[in-house]
Amino acid sequence: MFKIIKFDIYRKIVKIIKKYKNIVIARHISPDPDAIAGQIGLRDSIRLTFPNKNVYAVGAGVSKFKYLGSLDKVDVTQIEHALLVVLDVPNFERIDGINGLQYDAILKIDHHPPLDIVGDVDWTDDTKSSTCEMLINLLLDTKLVIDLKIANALYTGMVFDSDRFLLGTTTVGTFLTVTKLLNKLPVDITSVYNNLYYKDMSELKFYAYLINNIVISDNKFGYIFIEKETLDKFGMDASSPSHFVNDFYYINQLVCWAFATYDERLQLYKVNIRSCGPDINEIANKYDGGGHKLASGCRIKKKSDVEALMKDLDAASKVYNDNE
Ligand SMILES: [Mn+2]
Repeated sequence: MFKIIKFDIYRKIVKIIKKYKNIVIARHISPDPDAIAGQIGLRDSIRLTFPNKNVYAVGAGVSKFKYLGSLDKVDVTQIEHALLVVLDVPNFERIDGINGLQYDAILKIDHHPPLDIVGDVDWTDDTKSSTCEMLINLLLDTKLVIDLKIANALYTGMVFDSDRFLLGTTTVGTFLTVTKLLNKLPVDITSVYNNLYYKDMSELKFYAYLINNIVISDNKFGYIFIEKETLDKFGMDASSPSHFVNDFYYINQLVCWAFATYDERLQLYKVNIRSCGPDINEIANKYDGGGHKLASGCRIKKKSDVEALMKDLDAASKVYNDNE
């Protein structure tokens, strides 16, 4: 039964890709390696499989993840009758870089709980560790081409989103995906990890600042506001704190934690939330954010709203502790 369903969705995905000449691949704002590797890997695969198609990976780039490949600088308002491929994001509000795009259909591949995006072809499975895990299986089991560069990128996304196969989203299927991929192509595991985990001392000094300044409530909820002056002092930018939020797992005093970083360019707070207890996804949704049950983010204009979010997270942590 499972195999038939899988085959059917793969068949539909290849069919809709075949049908469109112009294909725009998008993902969420504030992209992580799962989002960026997913769009670059799928773009390159479609280009190799169907050389006559125009395929673009859109959205703002992140210099830290440049090693995964380049995004396309393209004016999407000039593209007509496109297939919009949406990866790693469940809601329209959080799609990056498609304003003014005229698309005729949506192909969605995502591992977040479903929200308002419904694809004409829709493969949404929130039991998967990463969008890249889904894409690796798609590429290995269809005629879509996969080469070593694509494999390295997609493997990076899978390692990142599962936090090195450590998060609860890691399944037998995740390891089977690794086995299948490594049987087919010699993924350079060492360089994947080097790219993801090498740090500068300046970053570690900033990490020390976070450790020293996070405020932890009686309910094991930790939070910190990171203003522009702090970012400047440590030579960080507004997306830097998000690279440290996963380093707060395995601390006895925390069941949930949030970083609120002021982004001067966007004039809002970027909030990164993680949990090893209470579900945070719905709380993030309440503030127009989103993500997973235990890993979410929001962008919030008013500091008072960020403070209200922190209160909600603290209350959810209390409920969680009381029930433990
Ligand atoms: Mn993801």
